[in-house]
Amino acid sequence: MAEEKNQETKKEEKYTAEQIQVLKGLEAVRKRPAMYIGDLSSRGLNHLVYEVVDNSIDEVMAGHCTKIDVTLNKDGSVTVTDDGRGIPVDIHPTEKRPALEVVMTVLHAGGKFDKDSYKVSGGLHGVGVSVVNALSEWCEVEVCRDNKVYFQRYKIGIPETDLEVIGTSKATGTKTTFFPDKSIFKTAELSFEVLSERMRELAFLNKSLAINIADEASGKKHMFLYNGGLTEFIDYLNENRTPLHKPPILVSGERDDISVEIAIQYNDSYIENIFSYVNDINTVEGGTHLVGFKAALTRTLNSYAQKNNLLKKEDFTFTGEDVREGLTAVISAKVMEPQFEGQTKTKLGNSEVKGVVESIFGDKLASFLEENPPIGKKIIEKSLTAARSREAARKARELTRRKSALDGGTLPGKLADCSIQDPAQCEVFLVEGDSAGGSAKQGRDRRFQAILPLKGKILNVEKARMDKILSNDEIRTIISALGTGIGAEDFDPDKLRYHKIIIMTDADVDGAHIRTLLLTFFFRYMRSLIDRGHIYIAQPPLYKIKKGKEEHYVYDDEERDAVLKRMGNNGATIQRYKGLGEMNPDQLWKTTMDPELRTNLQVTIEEVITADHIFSTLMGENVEPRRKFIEENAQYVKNLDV
Ligand code: 0RA
Repeated sequence: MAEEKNQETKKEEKYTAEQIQVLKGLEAVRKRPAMYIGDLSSRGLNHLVYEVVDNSIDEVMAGHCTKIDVTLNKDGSVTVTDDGRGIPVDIHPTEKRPALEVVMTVLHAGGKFDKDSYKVSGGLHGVGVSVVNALSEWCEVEVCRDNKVYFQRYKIGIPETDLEVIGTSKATGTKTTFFPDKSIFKTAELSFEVLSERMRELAFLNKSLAINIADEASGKKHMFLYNGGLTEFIDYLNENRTPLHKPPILVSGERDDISVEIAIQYNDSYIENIFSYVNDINTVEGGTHLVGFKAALTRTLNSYAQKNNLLKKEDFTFTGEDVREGLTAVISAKVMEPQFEGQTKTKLGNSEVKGVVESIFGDKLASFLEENPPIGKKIIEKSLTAARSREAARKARELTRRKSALDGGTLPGKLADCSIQDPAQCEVFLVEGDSAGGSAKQGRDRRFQAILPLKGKILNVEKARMDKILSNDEIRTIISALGTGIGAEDFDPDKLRYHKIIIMTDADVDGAHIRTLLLTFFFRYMRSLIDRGHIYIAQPPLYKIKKGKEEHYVYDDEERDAVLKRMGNNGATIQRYKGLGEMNPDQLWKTTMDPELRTNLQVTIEEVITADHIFSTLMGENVEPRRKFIEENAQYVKNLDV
């Protein structure tokens, strides 16, 4: 690092003011990389790839690109190739350097110099490819245009060569190869699986765009190409569910420079599964496009039902929840200058979008229903059944609410609460079984650790409706203890009483099952707790190895073998912990609960679609896809057993 600094200072002397600005920009990125790409874990590393791909996607949206190839090379570099027009190479009027070099080295330069030809633009952080360049040991760009092949190479964001012509070509396009800087990303690894899922998502969202992704080291590859676009997206999401009508309903339109495409399909489950996007960015926190969609759906189905006398009582109206039960939907809006808000900057703020989505979707859905009465009838029937159980659910929910501390009621009797009141400092362990619960209560630090023992099976929320979920004792207890409430109207993550919710189950098949059931519950009904990083999985040790006075707790077989080897095998005794209950309170504290010593796993969702697929496969009705999934993912499921 010291050496690099020297070099930079020497160079600065002959640099123009603009170029000094550039170096300062790149330096800022290298000093605080997390500010630009989120974090320095695998997630951040994956983001570098997304950032480069997003540039090609902009070219797709502009109508000039049909194919994107992503290759994870054996040496650890990544290549992204597209068949767009190629990044312009002419001399930039104010920067006096080739446009390509400006794009690659100036923060936020992106497509700015060519705004007219760009309607919309993706890119979550919108930081541009220069950030990728700055965080790469080296980076090479090849551009084909004007029958020439241009090339430039950079080192930690700084041009190593001038832009050169290295050949001729009739094709057009851009090829970027970058080698992430190991001094910044340390141990982080790119995830082929996570990247693949994002590429699949982009292929669904950009009908007829071919995206190929390959991992040279493992030989794995995927080719994504969906001529059906959102319709195929819905087919994929509902793969493990039973649709009430086929094909999905597809609606699209454009007004005031806002374009909207929406696909919906009802299935026989009770789950509301809506994915919303703005400029291909998954708006996890929703926003105005989602609000417009929901409003139109509720209004349109109510008036359709009324007009066609499908309701028994005249004055009855569906709520939003009624008409969204068993609904799978994808909403994709393209907006010129999106305003992203919210904790994770994934909530669309542009107020004008609501009305546009509402009127386009409302009008077109109404026409569709008029033209397809059998489907209309099925949807209304589904909503009616939902409405009937809504009443039961409301009663169950009120019972939960009355029992919850925040409404002046009492906390569940089984909960051993902590003494500190500040949620940010507190954690709650959801513990499998009364005996482990007892040990945890004795072993904990009662100032900030609360214990909630869970007995008996948690309900599979994938197969149950809200009223049944809320009549389940274990689930009710959890909701009361957490303090958040539940359901569209009641749930409020800001009321969470503990900022760490730690799932602590036995390291056996039953424990894994309970963990999956709990995760399914959080995923379906308290998703934002996962998004905000509140959910953890405790890691109890698998073995205790003892020899004389020496004692070791080890967490997997590999570690066990290493410790045994170090100790010399003879005389060592190995105790395998089958359940948490086999540990005394002190052991449980030392190995699993003490924040200084434990290693909790934080639950994150890199790809909501994959998570949805996993839960719907593992917990859903259909046996065949589950069998197939478990067979294909034996590794992942080995201790999941469902
Ligand atoms: C601005 C203008 C033009 C192309 C691009 C940007 C462009 C950028 C990227 C980034 C990755 N792949 C890309 N492909 C194209 C074209 C201007 C013109 O040819 O008239």
